[in-house]
Amino acid sequence: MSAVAPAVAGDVFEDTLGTYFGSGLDAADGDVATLIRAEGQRQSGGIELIASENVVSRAVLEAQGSWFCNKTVEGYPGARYHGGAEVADSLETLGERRACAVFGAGQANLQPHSGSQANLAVFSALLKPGDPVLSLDLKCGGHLSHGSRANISGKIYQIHAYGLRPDDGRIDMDQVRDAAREHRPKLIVAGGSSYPRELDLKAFYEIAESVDARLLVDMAHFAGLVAGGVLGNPVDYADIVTTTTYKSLRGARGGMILWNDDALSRPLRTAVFPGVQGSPLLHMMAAKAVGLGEALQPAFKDYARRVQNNARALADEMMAHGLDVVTDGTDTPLILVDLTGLETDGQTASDALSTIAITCNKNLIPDDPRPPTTTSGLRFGVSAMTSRGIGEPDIRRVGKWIADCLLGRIQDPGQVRRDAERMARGLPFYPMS
Ligand code: DSN
Repeated sequence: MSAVAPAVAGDVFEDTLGTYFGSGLDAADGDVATLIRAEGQRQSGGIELIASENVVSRAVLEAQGSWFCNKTVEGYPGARYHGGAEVADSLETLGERRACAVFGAGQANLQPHSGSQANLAVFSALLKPGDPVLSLDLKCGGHLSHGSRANISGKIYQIHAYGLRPDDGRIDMDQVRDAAREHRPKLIVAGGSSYPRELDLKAFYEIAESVDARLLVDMAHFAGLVAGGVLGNPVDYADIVTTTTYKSLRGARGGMILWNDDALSRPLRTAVFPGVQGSPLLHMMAAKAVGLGEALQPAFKDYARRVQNNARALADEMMAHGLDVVTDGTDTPLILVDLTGLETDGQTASDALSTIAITCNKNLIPDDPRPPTTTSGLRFGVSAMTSRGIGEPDIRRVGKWIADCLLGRIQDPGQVRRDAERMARGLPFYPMS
């Protein structure tokens, strides 16, 4: 009896193998290929100012689409649950080594699929259900995964929030200190998704020390500026640092955890796997390693400096033309505009800017009277346009277009849109053939 199953009448599987391994996307799936091309046209033809976006190198793109996407592993290098992991082990070790070199950390974990997964892993490694946590209020620029009631972190742990000083919109460190003394948190979280200023890392460290709390800094939005030496390094102050890898850090989409204390290694690693995740995405791990390799190059320092200069120039220009910028500026890649003095809201304003080829996102401002679905603010970020090479004169032109649009001063939106598109198309992008 043959061990090979007889061919089923009409079975064309073998005939398709050549196409399966040989055809590119255009030939194999025109529908998706068309959409990818359309997205490329959209990205290259507009002014992209979403703070959580960037434009990765072609090398990062290539690694994301590599054969590593076929491989399943669980566990960590040298201790896997699946065979054939020796190359994956080398990849993960290389990525970890680069992450440690970029940020001066003793240990790194590149497995988190996102920043939120990284934060959940840290919470579950350090805390028991019901333990007290102190973090920046979502309404003041915090992040969902730092204890919002809408997120699992806010359902499992006892969350206390700190906020901002009313006079200048900066984090109120007195409030952080008082709340830490009152609630005795096990974990203090610094960082967020729409706080534009550099954190007072030393003050956070001292407060955490004084109440015997662990300090977690989520540097997702400004990790690229830390890597480039433009902002202070949270790894020098915090027990644990989390970040996404795709915002200002300009790598693959995903998350990462950094720490120094070896005693944290086992709880953190097991919290990621098997705690909150299964198999890591090895193709994304490959792309994270490529991005971190780029962050070690001297050019990355110039990129980081340009991001901060562009962000400051954009904020200055918006203010000079009549917009209310929260905290009167920024130290990071992001800018938050308060629309409460205008006859508009975040959704309407974002829609208006998209008509002149400028993309940003509606965002809550401190003590926003409107809900998150509408908001009274807009958040902007300059990482993506900086990666495409935009300079200060052009980012200033963009700032004036934004102010003119939001203040109803544009006579001919069609002309501004054409100017914005011409500016965007004039900047480098991937070959689009
Ligand atoms: N945290 C979200 C943001 O800041 O836009 C997604 O990265």
